[in-house]
Amino acid sequence: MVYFSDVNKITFEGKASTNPLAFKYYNPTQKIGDKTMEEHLRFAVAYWHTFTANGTDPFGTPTMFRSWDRLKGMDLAKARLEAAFEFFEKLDVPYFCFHDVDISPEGDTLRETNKNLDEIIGLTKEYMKTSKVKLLWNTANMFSHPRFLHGAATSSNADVFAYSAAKVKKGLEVAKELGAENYVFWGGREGYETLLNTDMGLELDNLGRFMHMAVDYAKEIGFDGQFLIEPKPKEPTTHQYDTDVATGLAFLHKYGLTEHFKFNIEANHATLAGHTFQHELHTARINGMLGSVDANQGDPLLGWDTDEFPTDLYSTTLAMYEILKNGGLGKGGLNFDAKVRRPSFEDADLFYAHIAGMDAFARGLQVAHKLLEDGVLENFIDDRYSSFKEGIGADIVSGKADFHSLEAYALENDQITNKSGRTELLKATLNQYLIEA
Ligand code: XLS
Ligand code: NI
Ligand code: NI
Repeated sequence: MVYFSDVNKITFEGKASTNPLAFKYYNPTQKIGDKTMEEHLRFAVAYWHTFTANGTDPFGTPTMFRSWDRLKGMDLAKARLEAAFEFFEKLDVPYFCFHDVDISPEGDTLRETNKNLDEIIGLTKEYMKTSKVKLLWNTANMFSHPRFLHGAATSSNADVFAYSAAKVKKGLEVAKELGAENYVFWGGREGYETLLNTDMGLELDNLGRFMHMAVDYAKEIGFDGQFLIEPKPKEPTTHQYDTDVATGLAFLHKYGLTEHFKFNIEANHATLAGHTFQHELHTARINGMLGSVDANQGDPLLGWDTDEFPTDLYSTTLAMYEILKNGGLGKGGLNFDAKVRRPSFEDADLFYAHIAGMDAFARGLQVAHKLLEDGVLENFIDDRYSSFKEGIGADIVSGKADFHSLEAYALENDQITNKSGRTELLKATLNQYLIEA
């Protein structure tokens, strides 16, 4: 059956196009440097926001009624899957992502849940045979069901730890079966509300144990996808353990897990943590830990994860700048962990939203590439730190200097001259590139 009969395959028409169902900047085959746009951007559609969400919010009931929603249970899951593959093909995206419960309904028992999942994964595999779309990552939803009310791997209840292990075990089998390039761990309720009832030390040790078991099992079954931790500072818990990249890194170091993981960085999670998106990407990059991206944006006026489609060109440009500096995303990609607003309830909005996000990142890629090609920021930064290239600066960097030699130097050179940081000039230059590059 056809679900989006009003929409044909979306193609690139260029920036002069007024067709809302066309790309203005995203031209998958266009080369930027040594790779095509499609290879650089590696876009993915998030199954949960696009096919499962229905516009419910804490104050209101669903606003979105898709044609597949008239069905129930496994019939619904199958129709949704068919619609999803039609959507992927019409949008011409190379990847998708899902949680186990987005794609297949939970049964009354874990056995039944797994049986449902097996059937849907079998069908997914069939669709993937004739479609170009691949699985960027899958994950286990360990936050929606009431059993996870105290967390999953950090629950105070050992039975929940065991149940969570069973879910991730199955998730890794699914990842292997579908050839997923990554497997994501977002700590949905891995955190706490109050220390009055929490043994944080034990919870974090358990999380470390859990991650080691996951690494071991992936090895055992020969799943060679990349493991990703997705940091977030709060929501649903008050204090999420994987607060931001720096906190996640400390966790991975403490539990000896750095070589097995990278980070999946979400723009809106960065802003919730009081960082910019670029800060999180940059922190991951300089530590060799930039794995993948959940491409969305928040609303600076709201303090929660609004998961809007990314349209802010400053943010997409600086994100692509970090990604290019990283030499690309490797096995990662740009997953639209983003939902259409509640009043954007028509099917067509799903296409408009993805086109908006894909064009915003494509334009960001063009501008970032040009900035790097011209060395605008690079040259400035290089010059700003030039004092570390010779003399006393070179001694500091090489390890030759100590407090004695530095004191002797400072006593002779205490009339210090600094150079301007040129923030405003650099911002104006960035604007010039955004407008003209
Ligand atoms: C929620 C997270 C979630 C993860 C996958 O805030 O972004 O959607 O990406 O579990
Ligand atoms: Ni996310
Ligand atoms: Ni999120």
